[in-house]
Amino acid sequence: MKNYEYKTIEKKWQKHWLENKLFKTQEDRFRPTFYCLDMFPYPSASGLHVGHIEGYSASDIMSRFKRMQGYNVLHPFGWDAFGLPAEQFALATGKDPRSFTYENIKNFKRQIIEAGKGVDWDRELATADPNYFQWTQWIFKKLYENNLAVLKDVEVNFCEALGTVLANDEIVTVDGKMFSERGNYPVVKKAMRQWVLKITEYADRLLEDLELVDWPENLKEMQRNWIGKSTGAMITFKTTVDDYAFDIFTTRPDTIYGATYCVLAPEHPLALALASDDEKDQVLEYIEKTKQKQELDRLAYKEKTGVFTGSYAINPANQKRIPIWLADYVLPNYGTGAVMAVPAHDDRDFEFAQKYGLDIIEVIKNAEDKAFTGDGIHFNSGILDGLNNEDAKNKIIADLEKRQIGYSHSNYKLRDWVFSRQRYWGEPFPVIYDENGNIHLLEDNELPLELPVLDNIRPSGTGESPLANATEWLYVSNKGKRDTNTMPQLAGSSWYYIGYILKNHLGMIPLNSPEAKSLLDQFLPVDLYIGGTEHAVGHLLYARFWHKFLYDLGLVSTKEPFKKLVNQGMILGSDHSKMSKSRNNGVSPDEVISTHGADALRLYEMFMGPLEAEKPWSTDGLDGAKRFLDRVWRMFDFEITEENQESLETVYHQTIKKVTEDYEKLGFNTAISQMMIFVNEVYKLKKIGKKQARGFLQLLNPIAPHMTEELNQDVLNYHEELIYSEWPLFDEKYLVVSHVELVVQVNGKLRAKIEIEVDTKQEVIEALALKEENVMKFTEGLTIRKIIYVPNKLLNIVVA
Ligand code: ANZ
Repeated sequence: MKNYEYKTIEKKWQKHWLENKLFKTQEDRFRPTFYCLDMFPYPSASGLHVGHIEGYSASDIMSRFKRMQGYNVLHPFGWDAFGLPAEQFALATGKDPRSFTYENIKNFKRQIIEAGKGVDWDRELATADPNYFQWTQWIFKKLYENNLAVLKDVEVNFCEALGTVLANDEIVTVDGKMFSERGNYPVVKKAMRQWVLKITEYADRLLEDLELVDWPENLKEMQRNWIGKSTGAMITFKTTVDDYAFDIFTTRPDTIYGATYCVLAPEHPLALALASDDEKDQVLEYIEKTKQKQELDRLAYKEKTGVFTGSYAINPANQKRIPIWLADYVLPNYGTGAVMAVPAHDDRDFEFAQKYGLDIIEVIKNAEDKAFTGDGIHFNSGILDGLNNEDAKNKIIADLEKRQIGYSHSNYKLRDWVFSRQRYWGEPFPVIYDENGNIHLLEDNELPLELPVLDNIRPSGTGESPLANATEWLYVSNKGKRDTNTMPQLAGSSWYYIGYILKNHLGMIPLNSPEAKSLLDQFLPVDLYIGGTEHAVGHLLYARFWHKFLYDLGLVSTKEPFKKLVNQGMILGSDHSKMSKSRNNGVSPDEVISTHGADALRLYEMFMGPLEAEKPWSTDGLDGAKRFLDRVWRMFDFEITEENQESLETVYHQTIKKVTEDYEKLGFNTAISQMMIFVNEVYKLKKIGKKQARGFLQLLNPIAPHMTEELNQDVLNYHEELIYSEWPLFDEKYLVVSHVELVVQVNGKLRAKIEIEVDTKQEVIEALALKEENVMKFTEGLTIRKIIYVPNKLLNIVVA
């Protein structure tokens, strides 16, 4: 038999697959579909590392497995091609971000192909392709028409060094200070006119519909926390100053009789107006000081500060006059930016009241010397006396509603999506502002609005995009001026899973066409989405939002885009730390594919441990994977008989069953263990039946597609390739267990184990057990009081 020349073999099959487009999704309306999606990569200059290959292999294995089970599989791939690094590269080198990006894509694609991934490349897309982002722009138009995209002056996170606004999830906080995730530059708050997408209008649906999807519970929980729904009440407090009144949001209206003061955020519109003459200077000074603080600094556990306004509010429950303070622990952009403070039952209020000597009135019974935040019976509480929290909440809300000074209300932590970036390398907005500042959308037939080609990308310096310099592009005669901003990177990734369905070798099928609708109905939702946890709240929330919007437009028919989602665990460097450029511990797939082969790389990564677990890279493990493949190869040197080997049938059918069931739940490591057991059995016998050999190759094929195809063709001489062969089925009759090990106890203690035929009669077992030497030792001279028998498991002899 020839040697296992993995390099030649892998090249041969990859060429064959590409040339014949063997992973093309079928144009077949009747076959059940399986849409298996990867989180597409940002094509960086450094190429893929072996961590990427883990998820990309897992999805490939599932696609191949499902294809063999008869599904019409959609397994596409593409590129998240807009984004900052390309722009920074262009700035640093004076080169074009376009050619930089597409060169990187070429390299990534080569790596994906060399890893043996079976992709329908006719559907390949990049978010920076005009024929793709034409539809990103179209969706934006629809959002605008539906009043979900609006221009707003917003406090944004502005990064001077990058010259751009960043989203919360693009920022990291160290010691209460904000830095850009990319580049680690300082970030400050600044008010700017920005496009904002009103994702908050979808907050409830984004929350509720998490029930519909099969996602890891921790991921759902992260989304729930991010949306951060609080239910409570909105209550109006009158003041002693003129007609001034303000609303507060509280989750604990039941504690209202314990509200002994109110706090406004220093940014509250009434903050200065409520300041009495005596207090005005201190109030002004405090307001000024707050402006220099970051939101996260204010939230952090630091000593609370504040200032008395000199004015009072009226507690609407008991008409008591209570002082109004300003304090920066109340945030301007949450709730109403004002709270009723209940120091006896809220930690922050308690700390503040203690510091400033404010009244603390308990209204729920407890025995602690700090704020009691739990449930209990209310007292000191007028109409709420004797009630527990829930009942008291309902009663006070009903009362406030009757008096028209309050109502039940929910509040969300989720913020609207700031959607403008002061960058060049992104989707231009399909709008024109006329001389009066009115907004005009481009017509559909004017899309895509492409980016102007700039010789040299230079920041405008003013915080505006480099597009501010592209005057020819910017000014449209007789019409007005375009937007200098571009869309954020997460725009293009919000609907790319739809893009793949509409893409074919000719181009994109229009998203709003009947043809698109029928294809989308055929393939959505995505059956399996595999990717890292880093997208838990950014991408995965925005994509769900856009999907729901497209659902409302009637363009898609499912409420959710991704039915099942699996997070692959990170592959760490062999030093157990995250693979990164700076640590220089990244392993390139190119290296491994050249020294061990793609099949060994895939097998190793799937054998390292459960897909979801974090696992350190190990060269020994990789060698082990390669040795197993060598062993499989040499197994085909044994005699291959026309008839099946009867003595292999049990383990063969067990292997089919185990591998099938494990693949179904993405348990690749245990599936591989079972295949190893099978190979060991064949080595003992040194013979294998032809059908058994082929069945085994089919089972291993999704993981090691090249070598299995080679053996199938070259040694077994099958004409039919494995990729479209029918997945083997197991026969129950070989799986019936004939013997079991039965535990024999004396007075509940293990004394012997005996092998019996399944369903042996109890009398026979008793006789056998009592003849066991160790059982005799513990029963001798004693009387048998009782015998307890659990069929096929246990016999307990009770003696005294
Ligand atoms: C009275 C009260 C009594 C409160 C009590 C809590 C406990 P979550 O769950 O985060 O929504 N709050 C409201 N607006 C705020 C703002 N802009 N900045 C800081 N704090 C604010 O919390 C809502 C609670 O946080 C509200 O309920 C309010 O304090 C406070 F025993 O009102 B509570």
